[in-house]
Amino acid sequence: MKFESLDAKMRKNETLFDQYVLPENYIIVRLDGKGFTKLTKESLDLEKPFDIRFHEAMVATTQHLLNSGFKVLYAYTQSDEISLLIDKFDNAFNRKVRKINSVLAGEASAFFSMYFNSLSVLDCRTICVPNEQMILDYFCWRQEDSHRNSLSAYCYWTLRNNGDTYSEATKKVEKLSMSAKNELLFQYGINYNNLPLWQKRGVGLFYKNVEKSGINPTNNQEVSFIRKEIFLDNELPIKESYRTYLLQIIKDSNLQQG
Ligand SMILES: Nc1nc2c(ncn2[C@@H]2O[C@H](COP(=O)(O)OP(=O)(O)OP(=O)(O)O)[C@@H](O)[C@H]2O)c(=O)[nH]1
Ligand SMILES: [Mg+2]
Repeated sequence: MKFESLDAKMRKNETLFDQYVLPENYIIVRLDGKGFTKLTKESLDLEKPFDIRFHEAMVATTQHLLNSGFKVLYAYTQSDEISLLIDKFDNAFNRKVRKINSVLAGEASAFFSMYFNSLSVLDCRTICVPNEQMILDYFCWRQEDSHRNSLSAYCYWTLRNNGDTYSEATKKVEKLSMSAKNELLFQYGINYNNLPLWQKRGVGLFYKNVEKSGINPTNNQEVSFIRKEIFLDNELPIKESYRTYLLQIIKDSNLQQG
């Protein structure tokens, strides 16, 4: 077979399953650490249930993704996951799903591995989001997941640290309601309300216009200018206030685009 016809045949096979995110739909991607339960326990030997070094590595990875060629309007990280909201007019890789997933998973895995000097893999999925209400629902869902998991993790590790085996602690925590979990922690002297917000709500990152000033070297005059900087929010609001907060970020990004 001639190279040209072989090339055409092979390329057709390669692209047969290609999918694209529809134009003018927002894109949300979620990256998640693969087997991080084992990694955090064995290779990295971290504090349980939360370790600030791990959290800082996730934040640094998220910052790296904000500079990876996509127009990210808002990023959110909790536990071993990162969500990115990508602008509905972003046309990186022609919105091809396999490129979005593989490039972002590659960027995040490489960055995180180098940060901890330990081979680490994050996967990536792409979610097509047709309207703003669904964006708000999505991020409230991930934040509620963060809250539930952190409460359960605190209960689990409190029981483990007080003599329960893996299965005893797991069974006990499974049966408890949210308020009973709070009560259990209280009995062991932990007030869940007083724990750091990043452990309960996750954190948000987005670009903000910041006014800066400097000296113009040509005439020695002071000048002010606007620069985009990544802002890290460690005190995210919750529920309805979080929806309003997110909507404002989306509106601001539309205004900046003009
Ligand atoms: N010790 C410790 N573990 C953490 C921390 N943050 C997240 N983890 C762990 O990371 C894991 C994240 O959960 P999952 O994503 O469901 O578990 P996984 O093992 O990564 O499984 P897959 O994502 O399905 O591959 C949990 O076991 C958490 O306990 C931390 O700050 N300290
Ligand atoms: Mg994981």
